[in-house]
Amino acid sequence: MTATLPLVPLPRSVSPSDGAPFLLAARTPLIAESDAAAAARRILSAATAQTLDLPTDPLPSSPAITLTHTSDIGPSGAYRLRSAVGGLEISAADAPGLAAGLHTLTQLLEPVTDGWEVPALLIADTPRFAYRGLMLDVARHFFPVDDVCAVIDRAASLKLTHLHLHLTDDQAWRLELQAHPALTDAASASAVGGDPGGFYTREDYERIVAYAADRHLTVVPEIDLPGHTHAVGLAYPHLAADPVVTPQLAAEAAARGEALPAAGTPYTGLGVGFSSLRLDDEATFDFVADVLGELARLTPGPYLHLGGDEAFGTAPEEYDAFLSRVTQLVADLGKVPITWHDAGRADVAPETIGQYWGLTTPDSEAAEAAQAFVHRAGGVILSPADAVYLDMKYDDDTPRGLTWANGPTSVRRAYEWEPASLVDGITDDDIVGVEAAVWTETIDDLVGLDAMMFPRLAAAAEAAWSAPLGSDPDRSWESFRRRVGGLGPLWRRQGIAFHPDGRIPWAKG
Ligand code: TNX
Repeated sequence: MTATLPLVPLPRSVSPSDGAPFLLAARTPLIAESDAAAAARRILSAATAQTLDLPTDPLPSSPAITLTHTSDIGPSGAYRLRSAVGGLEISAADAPGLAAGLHTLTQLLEPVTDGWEVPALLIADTPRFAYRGLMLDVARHFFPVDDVCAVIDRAASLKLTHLHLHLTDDQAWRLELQAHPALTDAASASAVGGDPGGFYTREDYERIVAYAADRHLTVVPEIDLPGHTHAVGLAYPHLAADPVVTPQLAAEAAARGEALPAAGTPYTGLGVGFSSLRLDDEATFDFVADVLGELARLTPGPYLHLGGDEAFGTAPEEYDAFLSRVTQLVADLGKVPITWHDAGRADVAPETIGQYWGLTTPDSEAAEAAQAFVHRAGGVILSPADAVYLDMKYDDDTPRGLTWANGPTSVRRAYEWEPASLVDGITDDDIVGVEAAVWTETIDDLVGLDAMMFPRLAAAAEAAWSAPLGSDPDRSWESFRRRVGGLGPLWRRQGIAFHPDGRIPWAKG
């Protein structure tokens, strides 16, 4: 039964009932507290591409939508939804749970002449992992605040909880800081391919954080250190080491017809791993402490991401000492540090969370680095690159995208992996969550983001929310492709320019 309803991520339990469907119309009464009522009007209006009044009426004479708080449902995000001809009720212990139930409701809507039908059923649903993330790279290409807000809406609709913003890289520095305006003055105008740049003012950043919070998402800002820092050298030449141009980097740049990185010149190519801050100079540590201090004050969420990936231009002992010191600094600021798994080999602060970006079949180095976070206290966020790096091409014909993560990533490959079977010894208790990542070397607008994210972000959301792969007949590729295909009409109404993948039976409408 579930397989015929377009529900993604797959709920824990769906029990159809025999009765007639509930009818949602613009004037359906709503019984809810004011915040929940506002969320319901916003979510359901977006999903129907129609302004729904849903007047609040404590004693309605016609079938109503009721949103109620109950304490017997947990954890955060869990909800129950009961639909019958006489009324539709969503109950949850918290606002994220009510919102999750409302997003499920959007997936059940079937257009009819006088409104939208919802089949009679009972859903009891609860998330598997508390951290369900999406990373957006705003450094390689810049995305205006409105696009970031659109991405937040998309993430919220799949019940994600965290938006990780990759704010800095070799190509640019995108966040204005009061103590260091030189960073955005000197290093925000560029982007990959010489495309236009941009940056977020502190007010822009606060707007993004607030917009996300309204939709129950926490922003996780990343300042990538000590590599991926060529842009810092445009503002502060004395803090940046000279680019390390390996024969491989030079050959790849030549093959793409790109200029090599040069100190003091904006970098617009696709190369990685050539830059480093100067770690033999205390001035670098003062700078990093300043930047992270200001970022911590700007960020209400508990996490700061420090990058730590691909620092091939940094001597290993210096890298280890830097990561150890800077993760401790973040902990002292009262935040939980997150790093890419590369930092697992360093003696990082014990609560540091490692973000695994190796393949679904890990090599021993990546596996050991990830396991190190579990042996300390932090645990891991899983972002296997050949499954949830949404900047990979779907197939050889995809116009945008890269292929380094084991070739193109089909929707099926994005779907068919199981978090607890990824890295030896890392099981549910060690997994903080799952995060999809969209790097933007080849993506420069919202239409491009949509095409690369959808439908694969839905597969990542299911890995993060639903029970383990194979634990239920519907937690399978065959069921997923039918369920996700049924979301085509909803996504079109929501203005999502999804990739019409040929292996998915897309519903008309
Ligand atoms: C690897 S994953 C990177 C990024 C690139 C991405 C492109 C990781 C931690 N680093 O710098 O943008 O691949 O797919």
